[in-house]
Amino acid sequence: MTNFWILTVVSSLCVVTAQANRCPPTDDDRWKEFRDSCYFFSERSTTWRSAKESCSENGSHLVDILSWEENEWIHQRLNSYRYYEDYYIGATDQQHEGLFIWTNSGDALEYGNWNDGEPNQHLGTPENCAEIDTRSGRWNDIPCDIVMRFICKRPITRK
Ligand SMILES: [Ca+2]
Ligand SMILES: [Ca+2]
Repeated sequence: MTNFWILTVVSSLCVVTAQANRCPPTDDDRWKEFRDSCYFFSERSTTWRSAKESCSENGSHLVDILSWEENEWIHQRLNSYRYYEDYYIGATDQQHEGLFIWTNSGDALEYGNWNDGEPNQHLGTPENCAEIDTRSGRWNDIPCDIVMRFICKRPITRK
């Protein structure tokens, strides 16, 4: 009988949790919700390719930023973490130099928030992956093997 009640209570809690958390729950609360998407802000730093794989492993993709509003929300969120380094986003021109696409969709960027003079393939060094600057919210192309934090995105799960 006791086991039955424990099972009942645990089951009820699971149902409540599933409905309340439309973004995946994490111990450290790294998933955040904005409009129709969930965003994961990593604490771990890694290369762009490894970041892309990490997002894929948790059912998401490296973030594609499609509007000023979305970029500004991410910018504010980054500032709230008070970790003043940059984060990888999903834009890359690894396939065709100078043509940045979003890695999840393959679409060319329509909205962009590049910093002045970026993307610039600085000094001829291959800079084929994009980062967002925590302080300004603006973007820069950098070498893909630099290790830094990253942002994943996935659609909200509707119950
Ligand atoms: Ca490039
Ligand atoms: Ca650059």
